[in-house]
Amino acid sequence: MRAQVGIIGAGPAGLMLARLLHLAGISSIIIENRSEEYIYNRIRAGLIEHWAADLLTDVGAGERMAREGVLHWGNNVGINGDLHRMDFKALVGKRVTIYGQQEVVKDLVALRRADGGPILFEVDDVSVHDVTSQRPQIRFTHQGKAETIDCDFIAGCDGFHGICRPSIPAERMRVFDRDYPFGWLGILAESPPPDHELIYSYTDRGFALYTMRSMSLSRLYLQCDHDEDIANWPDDRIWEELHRRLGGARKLQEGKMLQKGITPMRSFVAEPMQYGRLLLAGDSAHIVPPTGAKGMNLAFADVVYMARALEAFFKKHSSDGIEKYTDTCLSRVWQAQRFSWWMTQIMHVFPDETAFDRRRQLADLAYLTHSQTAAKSLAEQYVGLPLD
Ligand code: RFL
Ligand code: PHB
Repeated sequence: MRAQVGIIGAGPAGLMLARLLHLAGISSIIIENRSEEYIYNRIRAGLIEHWAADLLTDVGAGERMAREGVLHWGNNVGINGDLHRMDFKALVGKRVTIYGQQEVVKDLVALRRADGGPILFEVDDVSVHDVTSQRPQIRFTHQGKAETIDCDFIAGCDGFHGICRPSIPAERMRVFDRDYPFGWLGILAESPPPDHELIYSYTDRGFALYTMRSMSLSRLYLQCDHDEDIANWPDDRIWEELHRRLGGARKLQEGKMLQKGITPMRSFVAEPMQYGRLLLAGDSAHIVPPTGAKGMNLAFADVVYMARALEAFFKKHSSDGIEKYTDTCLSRVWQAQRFSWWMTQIMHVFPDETAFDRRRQLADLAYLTHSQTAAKSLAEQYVGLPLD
């Protein structure tokens, strides 16, 4: 097999990259180790930044999102049950879109098929070779047969547990990371969300987030121990805790739980994001805790920069964009890292925190909810910094 770009991973990064390359007239092959059904049912992100929703529309993947997605021009910060609305429209004139990541993935796969571009699911034993040469290769097995993709570049869009990042020699790589002493227990429930916008709720019992997929489908998260066993959380305990952390300001209706799971919280950045002809994008290079809702949006930003760099390479024979790829991506990534860390540390109860830390968090939250300047700073980052 031969393509200009071999793309490993059919998540938001790999699929968006394939579409951008197609629009630029650059050929690609996508390989994915999971099944098509699996990636359509993997419930993850739900919040799309202003510019990223515009990007989906501009590349032709926004039709269903325009019908089924919900625009949010604000959100709510709860402080022990007191809700304060952040009015993004008044503060920064922008919104976010609530639309599930797996729906984005379905729309992008449909577009890939309409483009006639190859996408192979359920591949195994993926490895990358000769990435410092001009003819890198991807080897894998598909339907029991050994296959090779000869390409000019390899896009490592294979997520945090993929094989691309570990293929870069350890001595060339620097890792920056932080683990948090808690996780999020997330559920999807057939119940109307307690408010038409999101509620980020700080409480003495721990953090909770009330988000949604539609006005009849809630996505609800509770801060829990980092090594929590889901077996300790029967449905009624989850509902009781969700009621308590919402306080009295809104009513939460219970409904059938369709899914529940625990997500660890981690901040992680790998540097560089380029090694020879191997370029990393999205979760394969960086992870943010979900508090700031930045992961999928960062994956889209990386591949916009990658597609620009590859277009300049193939059309203008310029390697500038490739050489600057790491720096271009990481300046945005570090902004998102800082924001996600800040949101995480003001909103959660830390097991080793002191009374001083608690008062400091409350002061931070009071400043945020009473100062226009502080609210504007949050809004600007939450809706997403514009792409350069
Ligand atoms: P993905 O989505 O992990 O896709 C990587 C793909 O590569 C495949 N793969 C391989 N394929 C071939 N060969 C191999 N050896 C392979 N190894 C892996 C995988 O099967 C997969 O299909 O990475 P990508 O594309 O970089 O996208 C990143 C996003 O998925 C992620 O950042 C977000 O989900 C994070 N996130 C959120 N992001 C937002 O922007 N807004 C949110 O509201 C938001 N909420 C969340 C989140 C993540 C969460 N969890 C579960 C981690 C909420 C949660 C709870
Ligand atoms: C979600 O809808 O799943 C979601 C929204 C905002 C976040 C995290 C997750 O900060």
